[in-house]
Amino acid sequence: MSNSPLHIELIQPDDWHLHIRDGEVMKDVLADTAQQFARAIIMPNLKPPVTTADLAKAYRTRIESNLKSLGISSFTPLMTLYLTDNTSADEVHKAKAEGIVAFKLYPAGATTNSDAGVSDIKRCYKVLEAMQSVGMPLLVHGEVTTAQIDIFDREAVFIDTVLEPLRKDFPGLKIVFEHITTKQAAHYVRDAATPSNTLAATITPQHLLMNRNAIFSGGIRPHHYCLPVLKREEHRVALLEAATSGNPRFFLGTDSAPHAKGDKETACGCAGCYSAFNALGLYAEAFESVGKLDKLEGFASFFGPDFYSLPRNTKKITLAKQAQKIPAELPLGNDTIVPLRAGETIAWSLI
Ligand code: OTD
Ligand code: ZN
Ligand code: ZN
Repeated sequence: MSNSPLHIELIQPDDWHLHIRDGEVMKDVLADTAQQFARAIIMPNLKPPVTTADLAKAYRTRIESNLKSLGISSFTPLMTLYLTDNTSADEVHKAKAEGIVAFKLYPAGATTNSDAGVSDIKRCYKVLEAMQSVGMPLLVHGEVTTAQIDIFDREAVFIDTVLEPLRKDFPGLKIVFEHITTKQAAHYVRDAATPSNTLAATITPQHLLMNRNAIFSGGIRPHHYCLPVLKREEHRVALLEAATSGNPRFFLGTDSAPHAKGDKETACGCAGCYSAFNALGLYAEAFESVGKLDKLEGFASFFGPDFYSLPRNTKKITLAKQAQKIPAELPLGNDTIVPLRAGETIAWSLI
């Protein structure tokens, strides 16, 4: 990688955690993602969720037909299945045969469209055994959902009560701790004694750039509300240190989660930040803030495919220190969406 203050050339990145939805809006969000990324892990939390290999195949076909009508041939969706209490071990084998790359664990009620999620991980042990034996990764939304646990503690409690016991019972299972938000998660992943390539974490741009004050600065800021919710500054600092450390256990996953403007700016707004439009510029800003732009390529372009045993991309892209004004709104089907940093200027642009 060549590196100068004004340009960074890097192998094209992938997004290892992305929501593109379905129907009317999918085309708009796909177009934004494909501008920057070569591949993305497509999250299965549709309504109803993508719980079987057949549903994932049908979803992939809809994505491919949208890509075709957009004239995009340079983007590959990587499909996932939504784990439920009733998923069978057989589904793991079917999924493997169909090229589905992972299963997603949502504790029931943890985030948008997660009602069908897992009520008790013990119910999934047969499926997890099958996943471990065929090398199918488990992607986890790492928060407990028990009402008594404070929302800011849900990730740390998940580590102790779910993740650590799970890893003891399935030491060979490949696990990605998705969108980590705390110093406890960053240190847990960094320090885990684990066979190589069995534990990793994705980190979003919003959790690298903002702390929880951003949800309340000058008034309530619905576009900064996502799950897991932003945490204190000490956690942001720990995440930034992990992302920029060059440790291959940490890689890029935007968790870009589009919701129409009206569904965010309302009495009970949806969770999710929309970063697909400008994610790479945001990551560059975060890495530059600690003088670690030289570590961006590993995080964005190498460690993800290495973990998933996929080839690294070969095409190169260039990020330039060239100011870019982010629109106040973008089209989203028949609606609009407010991207992260809407109406502001960001320093880095793809050229
Ligand atoms: N978080 N919103 C959504 C998903 C994520 O937990 C996540 O992966 C969504 O809208 O699908 C959010 O805040
Ligand atoms: Zn999640
Ligand atoms: Zn997500």
